[in-house]
Amino acid sequence: ASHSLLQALKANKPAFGAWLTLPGLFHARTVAQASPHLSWIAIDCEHGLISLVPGAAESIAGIQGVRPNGAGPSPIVRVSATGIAVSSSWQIKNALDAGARGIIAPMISTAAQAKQIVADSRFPPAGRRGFGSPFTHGLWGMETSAEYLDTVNDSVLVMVQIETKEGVENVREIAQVDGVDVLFIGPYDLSISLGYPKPSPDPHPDVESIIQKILQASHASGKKCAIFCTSGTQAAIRAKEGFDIINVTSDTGSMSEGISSQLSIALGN
Ligand code: 3PY
Repeated sequence: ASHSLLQALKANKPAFGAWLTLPGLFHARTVAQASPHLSWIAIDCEHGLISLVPGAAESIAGIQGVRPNGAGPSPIVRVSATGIAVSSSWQIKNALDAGARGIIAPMISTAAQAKQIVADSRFPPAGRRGFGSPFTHGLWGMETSAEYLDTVNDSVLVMVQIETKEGVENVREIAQVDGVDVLFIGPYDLSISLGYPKPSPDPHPDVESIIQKILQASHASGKKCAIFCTSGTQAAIRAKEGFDIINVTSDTGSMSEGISSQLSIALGN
């Protein structure tokens, strides 16, 4: 069971994506059809205004309507769990049952927390994910739920966010956790957790050197490394540096930018 993001990672190509913070099937579809070069779209149920149920499912349907059977951008759900294992289980279950091809778990600070996230994301024996949704296999273009159960453990991407001081201290252990596919750097939370101002748009040089260490720690353990950017310029630099998964822009960010730049052209500014 493959999908665009998994294919880009297997081919060692930088996988560029976009961030959704607003709900709605047609909103998600508009973003998904913006470019055939989008490998993934994050549906943000942490800070975005998208509910896990039914919001994430609607966004996934919108994204998947653009190109059938996993050929379009892979829908990835960022759950709102903050590394607290007990509360993350149901969020991950809802996100994956809604058809997500991967999850992003924010604020992971220890290897133990990362292990819980992996366990919640995989069916036994690899993990403890429960089985039973009558909808998910169809969203993956499969005929039966048995096929979904038998094949998705290796296709669902588990991404943990490194964005706390404690997460940085434990990054090597977190990177070594079996089943963690991606370490995802959140430059904003990382900066404020370390006592620096938020990136504007680039992180403080001290934070930047920690970002590079997280990149190295990920690759040293054979894991992929992702980072959140807010522009194509930043994203291109991150791709050159060796990041594997790169957010380029968000729905709200590019809408505001697009409207304000068109308006200034109209006003002759
Ligand atoms: C951060 O930069 O803190 C993120 O998690 C990206 O939204």
